[in-house]
Amino acid sequence: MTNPLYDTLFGIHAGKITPFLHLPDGGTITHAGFLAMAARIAHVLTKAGLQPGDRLAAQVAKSPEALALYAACAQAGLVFLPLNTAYTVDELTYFIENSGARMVVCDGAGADGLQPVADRLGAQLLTLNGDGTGRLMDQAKSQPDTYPTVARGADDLAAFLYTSGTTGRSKGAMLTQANLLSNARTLAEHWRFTADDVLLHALPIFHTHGLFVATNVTLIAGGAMIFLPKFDTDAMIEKLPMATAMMGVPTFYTRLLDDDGFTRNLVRDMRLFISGSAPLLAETHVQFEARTGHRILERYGMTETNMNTSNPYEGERRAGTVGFPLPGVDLKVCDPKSGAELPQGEVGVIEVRGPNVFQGYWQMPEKTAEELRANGFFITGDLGRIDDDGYVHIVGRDKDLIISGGYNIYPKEIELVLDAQPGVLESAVIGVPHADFGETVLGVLVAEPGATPQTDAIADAVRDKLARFKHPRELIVIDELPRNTMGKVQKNVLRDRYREIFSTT
Ligand code: MLC
Ligand code: AMP
Repeated sequence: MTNPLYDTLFGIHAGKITPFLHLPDGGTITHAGFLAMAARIAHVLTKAGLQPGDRLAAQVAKSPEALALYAACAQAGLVFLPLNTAYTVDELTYFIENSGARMVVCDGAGADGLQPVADRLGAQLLTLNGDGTGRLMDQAKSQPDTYPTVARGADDLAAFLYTSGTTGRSKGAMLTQANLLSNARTLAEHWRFTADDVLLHALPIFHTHGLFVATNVTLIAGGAMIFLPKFDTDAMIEKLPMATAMMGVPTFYTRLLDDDGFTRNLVRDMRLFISGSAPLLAETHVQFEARTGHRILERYGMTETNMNTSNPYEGERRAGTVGFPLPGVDLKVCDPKSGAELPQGEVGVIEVRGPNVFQGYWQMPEKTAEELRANGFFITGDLGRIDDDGYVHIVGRDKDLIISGGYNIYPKEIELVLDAQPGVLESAVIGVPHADFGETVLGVLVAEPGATPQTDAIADAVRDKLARFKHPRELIVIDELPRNTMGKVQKNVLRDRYREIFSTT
C-alpha cells in the first residue's frame, strides 16, 4: 500500500457508484463522486505548494466538501487539523501559530478576521462555506478528478487534534495513520459494521467522535451516512427510519427522549445506537430501552487515544459502564500518586496502551512526558474501576475538566480570562449539572478589595476571547473561595453549593 490511510478508507471505494452520503434534501453523493471531489481538492492543495507532512487547519461548517477536504489531506499526505467552528479569532490564532499550519481553510464569513493572522504567520488562506461555495471549490472545479496518491507510511502523522489542558494551553495531539486505522478496523469489527449500514451522522466533524469514530468506521466498512449539518431533533426523527445505526453524545439521546415524536416505530429497522464522549446516565439508558426496545451501546474514548473500551455488541450492555477494553487495548486502574496498578474493584486513574494511542503533543515534550509513560501507557486523567465481571466504570475525573454536551472545557482557560478582568481578584470555574448538556459552566468571582466586578462587561470580554460553548452560563460574585489547609481552592465545595443552580425542578 502506498498510503494506508487513504487506500484503506477511501481508495478501496474507487469506481463504486453506490451512495456514500445521503444529504438532507434527499440528494446523494456516490463513493466515486466523493473521491473525485477529494481528488480535485488535493490538486488545489498541491498546486498551492503544500508538501507531505504540512499541516492544514480547517475551520469549516460540516458539508460533503468539508469531509472531502479530510480525504484530500489523506491523499496528498497532509496533516489534517480540524477546528471547532465556535472558536474565536484569538483561539484560532493560537492553533495556527502553534501548529505551523501552511494553509488555513475557513468560512467566507470569517476570512476577513483570519486573513491578517494567516498573513502574519505565513499561511495561505482559502474559503469553504457550508453550502460548498468559496475559493477552495472554485479552484477545485477545473482540476482533474483523479490524483496520484502521495506515498505515506503507517507511522506518518495524519491529523492533529487540539485538546486543552489544566494549564489552559491547548496541546496538539499527534495521530498517525496507524492510530486512526487500527481503531477504525477494531470498531467496525466490534460493532459489526458492513457495507449495508447507513449511519445517521449528526455529530460535528472536527472531533474524534464525528470524524474518526463515525466516519472512519463507515468508510472502512463501505457503508453510507445520512449526513446532517448538525443535530436537530426534527431532522433526526425524519431520517431515523432510513438508518441502521446512530452515534451520538448523551445530549442527543436525552433530546430525542424529550420529544413525543420519537417512537419505537421510527427505529424498528435500526440495529445499533452508540453513545460516548460524556457519561450517559443509567436513567437515560433505561428510558431509551423502555421507549424503543434498544439498549444503547456505550463506549469510552479520548482525543489522544481514539476509543479504548466498548460495551459488547452481543452480550450485556451494562448501563452506567463503558464496557470492556477493546481488542488490542491494555487498560489498567492505577494509584493517582504512585502510578502502581490497583487491585480489581478499586478506584484509580485509568491508563491505556495500544495501537490507538497517540504519539504525543506537538512540540511539547514535557507535557507529553507528564501524560504518556515511556512504557506506552497514557494517563487518561479519568477515574474508574473495573467490576467483578470486567466492565469498566468511569466514576469521575482526576483532571479539572467540564464536559458540556460532549465538548471539553478546561476551567483554567476561562479562569485566566476572568482573572484578568477589572475588579476581579480571583475566580473559580466549575461544572454544574445541566439537564440538556449534562454539565454546564458556572463562573465564581471574588472581587478585589473595594471593587465591584461588572459581570455584564466581564461576560462581553469572555465573548470576544472564547468560543460560545465555554462561556459561563452565569457569573456569581462571592466573598472568598473555599480553600483547604494547603490553600488549594476546593472546587468540590463550590460544586456542592451550586449543584441545583440550573435545575429546572
Ligand atoms: C452549543 N452550545 C453549547 C454547546 N453546543 N453550549 C455548551 N455546550 C455545548 N455542547 C451553545 C450554542 O452556541 C448556543 O448558544 C446555545 O449553546 C444553545 O445551543 P443549541 O442550539 O441548544 O445547541 P446545539 O447547536 O443544538 O448543539 C448542542 C449539541 C452540540 C449537543 C447538539 O453541542 C453537539 O453536537 N455536541 C457534540 C460534541 C461532540 O461531538 N463531542 C465529541 C468530542 S470527541 P447561543 O448563545 O446561540 O444560545 C470526544 C472523544 C470521545 O469527546 O470519546 O468521543
Ligand atoms: P476529549 O478530550 O474531548 O476527547 O474527551 C475525552 C474525555 O471524555 C474522556 O477523558 C472522558 O472524561 C470523557 N468521556 C468519553 N467517553 C465517555 C463515556 N462514555 N463516559 C464518561 N466519560 C466519557
